[in-house]
Amino acid sequence: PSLTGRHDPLNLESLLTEEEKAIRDTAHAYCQENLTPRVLHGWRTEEFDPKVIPEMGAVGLLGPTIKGYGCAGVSNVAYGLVAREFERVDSGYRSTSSVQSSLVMHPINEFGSEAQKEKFLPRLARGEIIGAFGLTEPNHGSDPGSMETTAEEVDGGFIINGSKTWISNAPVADVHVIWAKCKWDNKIRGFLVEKSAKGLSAPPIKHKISLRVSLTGSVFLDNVRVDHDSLLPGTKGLGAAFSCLNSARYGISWGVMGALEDCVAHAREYALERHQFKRPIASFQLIQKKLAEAQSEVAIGLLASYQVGRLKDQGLLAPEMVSLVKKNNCGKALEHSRRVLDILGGNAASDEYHIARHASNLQITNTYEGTNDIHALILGKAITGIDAFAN
Ligand code: TGC
Ligand code: FAD
Repeated sequence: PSLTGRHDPLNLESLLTEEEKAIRDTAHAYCQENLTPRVLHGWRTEEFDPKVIPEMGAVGLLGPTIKGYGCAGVSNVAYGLVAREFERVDSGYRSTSSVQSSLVMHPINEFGSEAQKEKFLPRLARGEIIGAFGLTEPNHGSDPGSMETTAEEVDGGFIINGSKTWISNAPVADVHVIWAKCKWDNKIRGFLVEKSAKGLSAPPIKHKISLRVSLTGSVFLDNVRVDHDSLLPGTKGLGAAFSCLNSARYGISWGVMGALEDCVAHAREYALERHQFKRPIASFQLIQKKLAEAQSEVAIGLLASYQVGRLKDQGLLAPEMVSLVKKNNCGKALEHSRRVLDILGGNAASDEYHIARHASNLQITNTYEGTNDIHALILGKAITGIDAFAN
């Protein structure tokens, strides 16, 4: 669908630079020509297509905000526009890319040594290698500060023990950013653990009913020995991990709006073609209300994310702003994708109409990177000054 006119009621287009529009158009063309034709096969078979990552790299869409190391060095707004295009096709494609860009390349760029940057960033940017980010554990999701994975310093390096679960990209990852509690000072730090490390395994989690085109796995670390230079030297405390989440959550806030836009486009087309009571169902007021409300949430959500992106580019970001757009846009995308799904009637049960697939994905985008309720509590703390998490 066209990105302007009725699809852009508040004229977001007028706020974008020429460079941002060009990147958005490149991403749109890549996604529509290369990902849309594959999405149903990927959804039905749960087969991850490993060619997707190098393709994304070839068009400059991986780690695009990083300056140097073969990355495009574009604005955070451009990054958001790219996420929106991936997720217009499927949240799983956005997930695959945002883990690579925000959760793997970002921490290496932000907290890594020069040697780590040179070793990993250019290859991650080209999509020659794939990364994963291991924070969540079987017993600690919303509360990663209580993690059980440990790192112990030994002669020549560290020994890491523990397990991670629900880790995107993990089964095919060449490098894992593993967060572990360090035994010497009880602080959480990030480690770059390569696939070849003895004692590391990353089996897939199969039979998901959400995000079926992206791969998810567990990561088991059984006395994994890594060298000293695998430690991300700038990490000390959970703040470093949250800095990655700030970037990924911001991208998700744009992405889910792309998914909802696609739901509106399919529901509108269906409503215009489908006749009941001798009229197109699009002529019924209740149908129009569903479309109008969903479309309004897209327009408002995109502008909110745009503003957060501009503030991020100016160095004026507060993490609560990210919680606001992550929570709001994910919640609205989930709610309104389900509402416009009604427009399909019985065809809501068919994957060929796409909306049900988006709605299934949006359940988890509303959950990962901090659940909707966790972001409410982050905002509640900012409003009241009272930390609902503190013991
Ligand atoms: P708390 O004591 O509040 O904070 C610990 C330290 O971190 C600092 N901090 C932040 N720094 C930067 N940005 C942020 N957003 C930050 N939030 C907190 C904080 O200042 C403190 O620093 P210091 O120096 O004092 O130590 O932390 P807490 O343990 O009480 O936890 C608070 C809570 C619940 C909000 C937090 O843990 C949380 O956000 N939980 C949600 C967990 C989560 O989002 N997990 C995501 C896993 S990754 C994922 O889902 C990838 S899916 C990707 C995909 O496929 O697309
Ligand atoms: P829990 O923390 O057990 O939460 C269960 C429920 O309790 C939720 O409704 C929650 O809101 C509520 N709750 C918890 N604490 C509170 C509280 N204090 N007050 C009120 N309610 C509360 N993680 C990674 O590290 N890397 C990845 O790449 C990654 N990818 C993922 C991909 C997929 C497909 C999925 C499903 C998950 C992924 N995750 C990843 C994990 C994700 O971040 C967690 O699932 C999420 O943070 C929630 O943790 P949990 O599942 O343990 O739920």
